[in-house]
Amino acid sequence: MGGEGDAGSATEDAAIPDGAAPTEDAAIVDDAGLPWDATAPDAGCAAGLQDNDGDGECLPDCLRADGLPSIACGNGSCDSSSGTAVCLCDDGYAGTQCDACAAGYQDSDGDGVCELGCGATGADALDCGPGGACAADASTGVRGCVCDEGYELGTGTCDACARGYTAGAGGVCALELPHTTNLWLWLDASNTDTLSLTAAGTVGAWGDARPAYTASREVTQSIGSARPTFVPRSSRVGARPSSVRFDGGDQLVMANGFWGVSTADYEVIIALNSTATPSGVFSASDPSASGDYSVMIDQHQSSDYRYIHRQIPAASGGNAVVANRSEPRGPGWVVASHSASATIDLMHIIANDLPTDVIDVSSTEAEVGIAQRLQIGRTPLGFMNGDIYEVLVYVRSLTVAEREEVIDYLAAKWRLPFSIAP
Ligand SMILES: [Ca+2]
Ligand SMILES: [Ca+2]
Repeated sequence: MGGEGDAGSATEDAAIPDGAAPTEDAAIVDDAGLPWDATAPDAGCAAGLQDNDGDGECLPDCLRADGLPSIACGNGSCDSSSGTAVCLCDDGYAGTQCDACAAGYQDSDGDGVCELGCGATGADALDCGPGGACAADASTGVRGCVCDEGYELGTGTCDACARGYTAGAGGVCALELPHTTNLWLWLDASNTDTLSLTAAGTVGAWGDARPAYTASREVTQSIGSARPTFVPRSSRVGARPSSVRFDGGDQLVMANGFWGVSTADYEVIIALNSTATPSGVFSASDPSASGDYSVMIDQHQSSDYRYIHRQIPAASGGNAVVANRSEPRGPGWVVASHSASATIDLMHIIANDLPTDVIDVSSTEAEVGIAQRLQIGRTPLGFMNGDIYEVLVYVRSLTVAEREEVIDYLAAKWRLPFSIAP
């Protein structure tokens, strides 16, 4: 047979002028030209076996004799060209049966589908910038950037400052502090330097947090059982900073000689979490005549935030504005503003961004004009139920833009609803 093959090739090659070379070439062409590797490798192997590497040893092929796969290659395909049937895995998968995630991939949601993970390197790496870190979401199975407090996604990474924060030195996002011009009192439950705590963790005194701190400007409680409780920040992710918690029973903090609502224009802004109504939040009264309140801020049975202002002495009457009809209880903020120095005198209340209430009080209003007894956690309505986070009292009216900046600060810091310009 070989001789015939040689002769046939020689015959074809005989067309080549060189008489000697074709004979040698004929033998080479013959060997190389035999379709042995392509058609005969399994000639000596039983069905379902192969000898693709031509070493004479027959090993299982990808398909068994019965036509079924010899190995399951979940996220890949079988290949026996090397002489051994193995799984070639799709991108992202690994393991002898392609049932594991390859390096740099993850299956955080356990659905068997591997996605790029946070350990991926090179072009597959996920850069989350200076204010965040990569994390694989356990519910979606997809990795993403989780931004630190104060940061949000900018150009694909956590390189932008979140609302209420501004970029300082080195691009570090810092909370934008509220205006301090005409800020008369600033109580901040996250500023533990301003809190005098008892061994039991109750608040004996809560001092002014303004930069020019004056120890005399503070609210106190001398009766042990009437002291609210300091609640430190929990370790829970996304937890609010610490708070001063009132039990709705008899707890309040107070100060005599309070002048913060005694001018023509003042503005009280409170971040709080009212957990039950009614809740008496803030009041100022005539210390010489019990019951003569000039200012009350509270949350009604109906959950509305109410703000009452009246000239003292007067045990009743005055003007009232109410915001947020049927506002759900919960974390939020309330602004009570009194502006009597303008042509039109206004009382104004806004709470949690819901419809604001403004009334013209030009015909009835006058400033209080005397030193007051300030009570935080109590009004004639009752005692505060829940947390007070922060109280800012300005002895002027803020502009809409200024007010929004203060609310942005409070909302960002205490994770409260943001404002919409009223
Ligand atoms: Ca073989
Ligand atoms: Ca997955």
